Amino acid sequence: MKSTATTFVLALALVACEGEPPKTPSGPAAHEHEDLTTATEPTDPEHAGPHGDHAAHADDAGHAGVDPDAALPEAGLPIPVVEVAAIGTVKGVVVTQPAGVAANAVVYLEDAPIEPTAKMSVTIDNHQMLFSPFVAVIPAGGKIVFHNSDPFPHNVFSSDHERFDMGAIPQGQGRVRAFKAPGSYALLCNLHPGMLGYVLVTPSSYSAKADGKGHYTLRNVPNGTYKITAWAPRVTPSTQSVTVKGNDVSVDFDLHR
Ligand SMILES: [Cu+2]
Repeated sequence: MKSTATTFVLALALVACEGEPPKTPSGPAAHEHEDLTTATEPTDPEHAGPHGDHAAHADDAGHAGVDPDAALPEAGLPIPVVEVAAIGTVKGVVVTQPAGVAANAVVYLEDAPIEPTAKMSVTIDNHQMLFSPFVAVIPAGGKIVFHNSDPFPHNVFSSDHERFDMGAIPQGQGRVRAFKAPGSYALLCNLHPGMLGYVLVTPSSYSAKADGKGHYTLRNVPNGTYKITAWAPRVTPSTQSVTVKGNDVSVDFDLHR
């Protein structure tokens, strides 16, 4: 019953399409199918014929009630058209005092979302007595895998915020920790006092590490006004406001202790 009704409506639609004189090659076909989902749009005179026909069929199917389980929206109501959000790029340079730490700066948006596509897990390797990468960035709720590639144990602990201690991590093994709250964590090893690394937990997934000269680029930022923060080791973070309107915006930072 269901399939018969559906087939019937489809057949009507096909008949209507076939009945149309092919005014222009290929273009109108695609256009007409789009129109099916936006039946309430004002009719374009050139496409008045097909537009009207399709809208009428959609109404018939809805009002007849032949298919109560159908995923079709209620007939007659305008279907919201979701437009692709316009995006822009935010870039600039982070200058620091002392100058050296600018190469490890991170710039991020405070009040943007954590996108579903964001990378929520980063591995920090203990290799040759160093934390690698020196600065790891994850969005809040993300995880860090602390791995040890050296042929002897390392420890990882931090006295910041949610302070933690991963214990001794043997060669070739890893320990995982989730970070709920945004903030920066200095990483230390109680077996090797010279070791230092950082985890920066950001409130959004819009973050960018600066290059060796402090230049950063945040791509694909949805239009809007945001708080934007620059962070770097051992200097005071700085926050500004930025508005993106589908364009490139430049925001520079000057960080010091
Ligand atoms: Cu160590």
